[in-house]
Amino acid sequence: MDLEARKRELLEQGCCVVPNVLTAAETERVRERLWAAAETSEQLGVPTRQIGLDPNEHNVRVFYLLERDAIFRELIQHPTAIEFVTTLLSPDFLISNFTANIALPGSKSMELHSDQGIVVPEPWFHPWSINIIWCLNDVDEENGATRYVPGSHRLRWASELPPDAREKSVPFKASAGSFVVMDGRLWHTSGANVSQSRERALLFGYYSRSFIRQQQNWNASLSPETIEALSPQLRAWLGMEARANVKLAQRLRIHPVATHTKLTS
Ligand SMILES: O=C(O)CCC(=O)C(=O)O
Repeated sequence: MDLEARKRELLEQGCCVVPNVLTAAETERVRERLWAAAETSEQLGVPTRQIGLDPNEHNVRVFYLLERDAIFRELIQHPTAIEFVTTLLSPDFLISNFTANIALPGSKSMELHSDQGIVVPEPWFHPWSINIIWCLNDVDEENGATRYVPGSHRLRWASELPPDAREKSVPFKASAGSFVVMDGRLWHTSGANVSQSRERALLFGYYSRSFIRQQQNWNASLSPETIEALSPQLRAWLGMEARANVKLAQRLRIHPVATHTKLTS
């Protein structure tokens, strides 16, 4: 597969599909673990349905994936995914969130939105966030593929969105084992699953530039056992190192500790 062509597509169109990243067996394994994670969430009292995002109870939302299973900790740092993340954001990124939305038959479309708009106020001049959307089933219009408004990653203000944006939206089409890459500025929504019996399970790995507050406070949401098991790289990508937003201070050659000492002495 020509990854370079997909990267150009991402930069120009705001999205692209990367097929065959996982084998059929790997995809099925992740899908099984996802349903197990949904069950664990319910047992722990973390609701998975009707949490205020979707119009009815036919969407299953699974949060805290990184806490639930090592398989999700592997996926979030998959080398091909990271290649696309760094293409759009540069290596200066953090993992913001990792969640799932399983749209079952009967599910309906949510509000149109951009994910960058949720974490950064307008105007949006640059791509500062990105979604890697793992497809655990074949996904198309019938089973509720995510719908996006073509070209909307170039909008800087919400007021520039055309009144008929929803009608202009088009569905992704991707086979199980692929991921869809979506610029955080692209306006999108879940599709309605109008199939008789087809599940649509998607995982949303959300990454943002390091100066943006993440959607999850990983220090608070991961258990001590999970934190202990993190590699130094994953710990850094989760923003869990002691040092945080000190790049400017470094560039100005102001050592944060020295500054603190001066201010308090
Ligand atoms: O499930 C989908 O297709 C889209 C979900 C989404 O955009 C969201 O949860 O913010």
